[in-house]
Amino acid sequence: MTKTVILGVIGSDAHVVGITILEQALEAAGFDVVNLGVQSSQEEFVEAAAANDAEAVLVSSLYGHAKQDCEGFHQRIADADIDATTYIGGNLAVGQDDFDETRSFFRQMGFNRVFDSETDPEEAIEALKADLDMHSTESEQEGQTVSV
Ligand code: B12
Repeated sequence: MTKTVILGVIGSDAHVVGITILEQALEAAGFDVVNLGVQSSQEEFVEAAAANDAEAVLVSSLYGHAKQDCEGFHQRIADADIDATTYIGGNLAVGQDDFDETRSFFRQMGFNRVFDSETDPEEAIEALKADLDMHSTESEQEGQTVSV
């Protein structure tokens, strides 16, 4: 069964290359992707997740203001009664010196997983498949076409 994923760059951030690569990789892996593009507000993520009955919401942030941009994000998701897995990734803090600290901050904010800017899209896809409980079938294990 196809799973719908909302993807976008939050806040005033205009870095588009990362989400374009993620979109292509997710689509190639069989996900239905709603790409909100850059400079997306929290409301746009929440509205898209509700309208598309999304299984996952993937937030990207590169310019160092993710903490401010994501404040109250999970409260909005809860208020809209959305039951979706949430990931965030990119350059999440200015300088990003201690990623363990950054990860722990965003986990406490409510994100299910937190990825740094070295993340290979395949890593996120494997995590999504595990979190969305998408077991591969016997034929897939034998190396045939993967459908999700
Ligand atoms: C190109 C670029 C720009 C371009 C963007 C053009 C465009 N429309 O995309 C321009 C020149 C406009 C720009 C502007 C700015 N930039 Co700039 N930019 C870059 C640069 C050089 C490359 C970004 C890129 O395209 N990388 C290639 C893609 C493939 O990688 P990626 O974006 O990291 O995405 C991958 C991963 O991060 C991850 N990922 C990303 N999001 C997510 C989300 C999830 C859920 C997951 C799982 C994974 C994931 O997967 C992606 C694919 O592999 C980086 C430095 C760098 N080397 O990364 C700086 C960089 C991101 N920029 C930076 C800054 C500061 C800015 C400005 C604020 C500068 C300024 N003072 O004006 C502005 C912000 C403007 C704005 N409103 O956004 C800083 C951010 C610093 C920080 N966070 O601490 C960086 C790191 C440069 C630096 N070393 O200082 N920038």
